[in-house]
Amino acid sequence: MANFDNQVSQLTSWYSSWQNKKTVVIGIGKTGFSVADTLQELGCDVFVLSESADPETLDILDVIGVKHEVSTDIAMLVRALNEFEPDLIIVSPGIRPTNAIILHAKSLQVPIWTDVDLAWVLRDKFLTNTKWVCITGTNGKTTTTELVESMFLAAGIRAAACGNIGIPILNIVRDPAEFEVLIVELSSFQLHYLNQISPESSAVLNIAEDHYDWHGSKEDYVAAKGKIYQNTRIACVYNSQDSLTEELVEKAEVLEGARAIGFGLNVPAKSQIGYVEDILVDRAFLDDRENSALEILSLSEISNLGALTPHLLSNIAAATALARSLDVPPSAIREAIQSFKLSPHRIQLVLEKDDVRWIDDSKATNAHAASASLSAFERVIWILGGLLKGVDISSLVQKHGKFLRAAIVIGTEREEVLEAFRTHCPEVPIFEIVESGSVAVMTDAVRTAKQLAKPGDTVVLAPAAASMDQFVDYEDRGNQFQSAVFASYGISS
Ligand code: UMA
Repeated sequence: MANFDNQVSQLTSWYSSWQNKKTVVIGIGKTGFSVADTLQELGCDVFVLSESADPETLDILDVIGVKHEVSTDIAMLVRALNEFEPDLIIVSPGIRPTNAIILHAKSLQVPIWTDVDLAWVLRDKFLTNTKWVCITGTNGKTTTTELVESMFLAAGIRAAACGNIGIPILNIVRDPAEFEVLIVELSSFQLHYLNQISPESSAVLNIAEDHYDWHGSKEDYVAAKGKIYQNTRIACVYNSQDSLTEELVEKAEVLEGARAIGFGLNVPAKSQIGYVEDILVDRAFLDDRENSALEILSLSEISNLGALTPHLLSNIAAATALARSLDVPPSAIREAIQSFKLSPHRIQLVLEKDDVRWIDDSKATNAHAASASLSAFERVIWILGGLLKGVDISSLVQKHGKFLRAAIVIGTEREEVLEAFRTHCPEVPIFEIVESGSVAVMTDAVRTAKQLAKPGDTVVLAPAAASMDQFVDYEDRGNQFQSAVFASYGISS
């Protein structure tokens, strides 16, 4: 194994000598499968270890000849890892650092990579100069990633969004479409395990409480986010209204010449992108940035995006900063924003009927995202709750509780939610949805909201919590909400 450490440092390209390298892949979800498939194609000796797996995935592994051990008996997985004597381990992002397999993997003194590290090494499969733009943040990652992708595409550049957005990065690196720019959404989990990449530009959109239970502490979560700036070549993009993101840029080791670029809703200072009244302007990527600014577009020219909430405008400014850092012209940025469609379940207007608005923000899986959503509306009936992920919900309830017409509580971890209301706003009517065999949770929640709603009210599904206690995922939760809303008005969805 000691010998292989040297060899691992020689694995710098798709065209390096990968034959027969003993590699373990931990976890066999989307990431693990893309890694196993790639390593198998490269001729490695691949062994997958996982606590669970889809039967179809295991069938495919059998077909392509990848060995696997799937068991809930972690001690057995640890033994299997030990006996295989791997030279390189690639870990899936969802696996906690405290998992016994990870702890054992660390004790083996074997390099532990993420799929993103592997993709970085293999990025020369088709092109030698593919550019990487990396995006993280507690909220808005996916929207910003999609916006940046559409800006490059509008400029006629072959770009692809990938990573935490749901498309494993190795699938893009191996795609014969030969992408020139990868827009990589990175979660704090991926960043925690990440070793070294060197993106052209990188951004932390914002930092708020999320996933502290996974990381162990706020400090570890913030530190993971900050890793995105390491070795950045052109622009470290930070939120000029979130000083923590700027501090992370200041601490980062970046390449000579890389600039710190701010974005926000404020009037931009030099080297920032921001808004002058309703005009999005660039004061970062123009020669005379000392004295002038480049106009990108006026918000009055946008009608395709629905509610222009503050956090959406912030995402637009961040995406513009990233695209401008790689010379995307203002005309392409304008075209991309004007034709952009927000993905479902992100402050999506589902229906407006009888002067009641129904908003699906099922993607608001943490307090910060839910706060953005609640700030955008008045007279809200709030549907919330689920798995809190160790996040303290009380400050969110304290901030918004007094503006609520009512709160409808779903989810299994509800005691903390109820306690927060009792403490901070006992006057707000609370309705608990108790799971019963006959009526689906969301149907019951929507029925309750409809009975309460008066003209001028907005019913907002912004759970501030993960969904897996009562739904498959946030999409399923949002879809069930939308179906229930339509059904409650007798509209077929
Ligand atoms: N597994 C174990 N032990 C564990 C946890 C998982 O063996 O303790 C196994 C599971 O049995 C399964 C596999 O690992 O076989 C799942 O791996 P994973 O949880 O890393 O999930 P993937 O399917 O590989 O999807 C991951 C991201 N999921 C997580 O980080 C939890 C996806 O982000 C991402 O789209 C995908 O890689 C491609 O890059 C999803 C997500 O929820 C959308 N992300 C979180 C977020 O955005 O908040 C971080």
